[in-house]
Amino acid sequence: DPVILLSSDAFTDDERARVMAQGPTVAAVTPEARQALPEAVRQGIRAVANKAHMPFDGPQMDLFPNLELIAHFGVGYDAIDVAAASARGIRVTNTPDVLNEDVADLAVAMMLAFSRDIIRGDAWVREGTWASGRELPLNRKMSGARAGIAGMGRIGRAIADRLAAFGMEIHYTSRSEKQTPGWHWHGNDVVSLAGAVDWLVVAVVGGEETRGYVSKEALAALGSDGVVVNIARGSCIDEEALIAALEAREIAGAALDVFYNEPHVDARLVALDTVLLQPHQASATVETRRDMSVLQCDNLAAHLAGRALLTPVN
Ligand code: 8YV
Repeated sequence: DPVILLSSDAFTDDERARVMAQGPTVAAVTPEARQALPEAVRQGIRAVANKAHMPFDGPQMDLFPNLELIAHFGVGYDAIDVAAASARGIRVTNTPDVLNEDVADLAVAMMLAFSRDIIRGDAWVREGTWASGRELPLNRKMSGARAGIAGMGRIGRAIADRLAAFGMEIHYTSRSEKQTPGWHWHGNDVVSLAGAVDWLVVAVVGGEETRGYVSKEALAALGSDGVVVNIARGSCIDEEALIAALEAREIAGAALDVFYNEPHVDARLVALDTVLLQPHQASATVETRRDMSVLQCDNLAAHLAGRALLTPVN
């Protein structure tokens, strides 16, 4: 009888197979499908393997009276109501650290692509514009500029280390000051941070506590030469304020891997040539997605064997 519920249709075949290797598994990827499972099946479920942004809330948990663990694929667990889980004695795990490098790499790649006009440069060659004798318009230097990291957690730190290697001045917000001589701490004041930098890179956690963290005021403080980079969650920026600031040229641009209503991106963002868009792919390398899957399954295996969880959230 199944003990694991596969709750998302976002798993690849390999990832699903790895979950299924941890114990008898049943898939029910919508609330309706979970509701429709026979009661005996629901009672047997001890663990959920969750992925992507499939919401898993208290009422969903209540469908499984013997649920002990929600093992999430992803570092960000804003889709899971952790307070509801804790209140029911349900443990939650995520997949931190294994994706830090890839997420930081994509943030820097987007910054370089934006500043050096790499997407247009490629088209310039392919479409024969260069061969016809026209030079690509001059673009913008990134090395040596001022970078603001909103949220100096593990991913923020990986980004800052890379940007420091570009000779950039590093500013950041975080709950506490870090042991990083020469870097400038702005407390938790994102407006102060934005006012001090050319690039504002968003790396805070998602969820309610950071909804609209990059506010209209922060965007105004960033100013007309400022660029916003987001590899965190769409919810961390006030997207309406961002669109308004971009349309009014109050900021220079945005490089975005995450959005409010993924995978549907606001048409006003798509229409702007000052925006670089990516399809929420910061952790999406073969290597890292395998490591995330293994970590999710190691948590499942540890729990089902009565061992300590590797990366507990609550
Ligand atoms: C997603 C992410 O997990 O880890 C996170 O928080 O946002 C991503 O890595 C990815 O979309 C797979 O679900």
